[in-house]
Amino acid sequence: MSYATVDLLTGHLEGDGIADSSKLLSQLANVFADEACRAAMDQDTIVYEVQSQQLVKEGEPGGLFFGTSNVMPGKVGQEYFMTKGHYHAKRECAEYYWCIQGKGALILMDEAGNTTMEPMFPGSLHYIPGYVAHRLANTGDEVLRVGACWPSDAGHDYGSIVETSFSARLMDVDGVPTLVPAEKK
Ligand code: M6P
Ligand code: ZN
Repeated sequence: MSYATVDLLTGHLEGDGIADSSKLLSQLANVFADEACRAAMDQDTIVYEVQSQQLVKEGEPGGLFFGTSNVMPGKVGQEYFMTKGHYHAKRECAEYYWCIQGKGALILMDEAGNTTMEPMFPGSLHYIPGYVAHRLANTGDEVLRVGACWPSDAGHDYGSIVETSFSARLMDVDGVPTLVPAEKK
């Protein structure tokens, strides 16, 4: 038996098997369109934090992982703070995201390179099918808190995103979150 709690208002996890990590601006080189702007900002700025409960080994088939991502409000130039984003290493694996608090967007890209977004608001539920890359962006001025549940053997493929990037980026265009075609890498 394991014992853990999830705070229903914030998604904060506490108890057995919980791992915490955070991503600082210093760890997100070349993730945002305006790399010079990112490099000029305070490198210790937290862009997002991830908590997850992993009770089986990563890669073990049949299990589930449960997590909460907190994406901070902020922008690099006109681009909203966001997660690195990934495909699953085991491409067919799906995932659920749900928004707990804040305002943002789930950015999705299929393998043909079509990027779309789904607005996120408290209570919005998002099924991410297999073969679809996914990333979170915070378009509000408070923390965006998002729950997640994914198979323990899904894994993360960041390399394919680094190589090709998402085909569109979520930018603040006159105050409106807008998907803007990305410059080809
Ligand atoms: C969610 C899940 C995790 C993921 C995290 C951060 O909690 O999808 O698997 O690691 O978001 O996203 P990324 O790995 O793209 O930085
Ligand atoms: Zn995932």
